[in-house]
Amino acid sequence: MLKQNIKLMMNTDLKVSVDLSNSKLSFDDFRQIIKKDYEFAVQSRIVSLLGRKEVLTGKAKFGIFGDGKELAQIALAKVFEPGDWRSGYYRDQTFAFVSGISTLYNFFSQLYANPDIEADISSGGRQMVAHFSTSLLDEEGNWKDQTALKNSFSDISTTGGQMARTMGLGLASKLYRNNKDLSYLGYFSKNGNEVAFCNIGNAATSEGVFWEVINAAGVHQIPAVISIWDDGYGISVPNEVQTTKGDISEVLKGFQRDENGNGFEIFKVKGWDYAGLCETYEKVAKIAREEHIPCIVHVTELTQPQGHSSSGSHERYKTKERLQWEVDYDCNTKMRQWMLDAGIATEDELTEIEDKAKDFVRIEQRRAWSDYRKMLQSELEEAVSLLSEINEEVVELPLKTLISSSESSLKEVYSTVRQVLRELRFKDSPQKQALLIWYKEKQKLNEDRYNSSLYVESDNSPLHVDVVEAAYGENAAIVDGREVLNACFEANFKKDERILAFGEDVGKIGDVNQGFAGLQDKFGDMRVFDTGIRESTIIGKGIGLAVRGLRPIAEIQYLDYLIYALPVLSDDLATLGYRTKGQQKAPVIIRTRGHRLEGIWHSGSPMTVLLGALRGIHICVPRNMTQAAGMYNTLLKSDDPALVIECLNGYRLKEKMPDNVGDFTVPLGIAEIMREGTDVTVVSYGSTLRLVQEAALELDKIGISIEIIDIQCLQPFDRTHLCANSLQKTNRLLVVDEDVPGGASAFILQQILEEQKGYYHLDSQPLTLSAKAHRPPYGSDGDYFTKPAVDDIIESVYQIMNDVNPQQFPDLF
Ligand SMILES: Cc1ncc(C[n+]2csc(CCOP(=O)(O)OP(=O)(O)O)c2C)c(N)n1
Repeated sequence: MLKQNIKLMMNTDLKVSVDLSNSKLSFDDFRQIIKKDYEFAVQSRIVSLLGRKEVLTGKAKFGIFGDGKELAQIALAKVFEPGDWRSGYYRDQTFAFVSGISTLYNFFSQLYANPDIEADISSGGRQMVAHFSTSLLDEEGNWKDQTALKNSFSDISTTGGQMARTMGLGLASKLYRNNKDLSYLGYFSKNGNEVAFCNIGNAATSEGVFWEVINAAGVHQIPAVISIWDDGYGISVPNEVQTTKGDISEVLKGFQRDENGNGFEIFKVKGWDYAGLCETYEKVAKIAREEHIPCIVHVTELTQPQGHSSSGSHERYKTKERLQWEVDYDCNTKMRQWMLDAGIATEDELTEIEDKAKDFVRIEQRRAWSDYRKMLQSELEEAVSLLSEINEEVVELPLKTLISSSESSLKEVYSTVRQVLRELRFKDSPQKQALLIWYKEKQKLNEDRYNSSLYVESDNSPLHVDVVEAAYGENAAIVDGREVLNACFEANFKKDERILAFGEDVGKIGDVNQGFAGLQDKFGDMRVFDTGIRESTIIGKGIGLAVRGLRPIAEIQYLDYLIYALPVLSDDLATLGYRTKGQQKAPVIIRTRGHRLEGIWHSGSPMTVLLGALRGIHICVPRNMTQAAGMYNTLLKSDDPALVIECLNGYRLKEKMPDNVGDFTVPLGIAEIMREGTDVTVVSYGSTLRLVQEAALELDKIGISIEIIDIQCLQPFDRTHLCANSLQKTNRLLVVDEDVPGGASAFILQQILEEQKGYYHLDSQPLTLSAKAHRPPYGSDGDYFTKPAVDDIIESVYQIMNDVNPQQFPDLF
């Protein structure tokens, strides 16, 4: 038994050669390594047990832990090298501790939601426990040397949410190995040796994105190792309901690599078999790293000793037999027994390890709690001291309540202060002023704690890019709009090896509207390439590549199809800066085209969906291709992710070719007056802008002068308040777009009336003119009766003037 097990271990990555006589490690060293691993396993288990207690006793809100999955993660951590990437989920605590991407102290700090980024290094108190992330940026917001770090992409809670970006993380290695022009980017890769390790639960493999990415990873043959932690359930729903044949690796068999072709290496290993796990991961990492073959490791027979999370208990849905099986096959118990049977450790030695682990976890948990409390306590004491100075009756009760609450939260502290300030609204005193000053100061601190980093805040923000006007020669060529874009992309591709573009029909034909036409021939298929029809993966590819130092332009063929990638955009990309408190960034440019094709499909203007879902991503809506080119130039010089929606009917419209097509910039969030006027301000963007311009000519004839504003971006919105300034002159407002009623036009109204205080300049009711609530039927007539037409715009403006002066502008109908 001993011999057999040791033999097994010899083949693992325990850095012991097969023949011990030639090894630098003695048998005793070897035993020490295994004992250390057992210590990791025990420590992590105690963290889970204690973590749950902390939630149940009210010190934390919610807990989700990695108990039952310790050994597999220890084995995985052994092959996780500097430069590698983890894209995992909330069960990975053991892996996080062993690989060093987190510590017990960090873990408990996140459990308590400590907003100090030094304590919860993953999210500064913004994410639930067990959502791991490493810092990729220095103080100035520039990339650190990723090859020297063990990198963890910031976790998200949605099942399968880690899949899409894994594609980009792995593809980056492929590109770094095969595109020698990238070799100067030494901070991101060493010859593409980095593996993307993706961890996912068995039930989460039921998500569509899992299958999309598995397929794409096989097509591209990326160095990814996808581990499936299989504990038989997704909360209460068993594998039989989740997966065909109840067995994920069984149904994945079609992806198995054969001698002739591409595909995956698929492994199945039991989660309590320490030796087997070590051996498997050593093999797998080598295949992925050296050969760039994607691998799947299906780790079966895992358990979940405390159930899914701190909310609820697994006794509700697991049978007695299953519960007993989970006790018998608990991976830590199994390892313990194996160590005893193989003579690796004695009972006493194991007990000592367990006692030591218990003490260590306790110390780290107490340290995390104490630091968290200290932070709260100091603010509580400051507030109490200032409140005590105020000699007013109304302060007495709130102050007493605050003092008597033994463990106040920030909420209690600030709520008390605000209540007192309300009570003292008619009073003034130096003491009240002192409290007020303190409160305002702390507001800044709390904003930093809880509201910062939605967008890049460093010098790398697109809002800091210098404005360079487009320059035109005397004989500037008049070309199709798409040629301006094409020239812009070409100029940028020439300048910057990091830029690459991909999407459906982007490679060979240079996209369906030919913005990239000819660029694959010029720059090769590692920089301009086709993808399959898989929008989530296209965006995921963009995210992973961007975070590994490249500058991807991920194309979604039409705006409507962006919805197919919405979870990836909304959950992963849009929140990345915020959920890491600015420690990770993914400057992806998403290029798409929309508005104005006639029909229920491809007519896309779901702007309000995007506005709601994509805070954290800039939304650019250029009116023509020159403006679009200028925005691309701005974005390529900066670090925020952005969506650029080109006007589908603008590619063949004529525009002048700028001399500096790859250099001029259009600043984000700067609106433009397209036409000056005096009676009504008409605010619009994208394709409807041209219709408004047409309407202006007839309105002129009627005697109504409109001022037209192109907002150019929905996010950020009109940073210089051009709209409200225009209202100072016209006092009347019409917003025109082709989203649904109450969609983006409502957002625009909120921005102008509330944010810019345009309300105070109004003399008439502001109006919005949008498309109808339904989608446009196919054909020009359907479009005419559904989306705002020139006639509708004229009549909306007229209606405003009719309200003002019915004599001069009598009813039309
Ligand atoms: C998109 C999405 N749907 C549903 C959930 C709710 N949910 C959280 S965990 C979970 C079960 C996941 O099971 P599995 O993938 O096997 O991982 P485990 O938690 O067992 O490790 C579910 C349904 C979610 N977080 N995200």
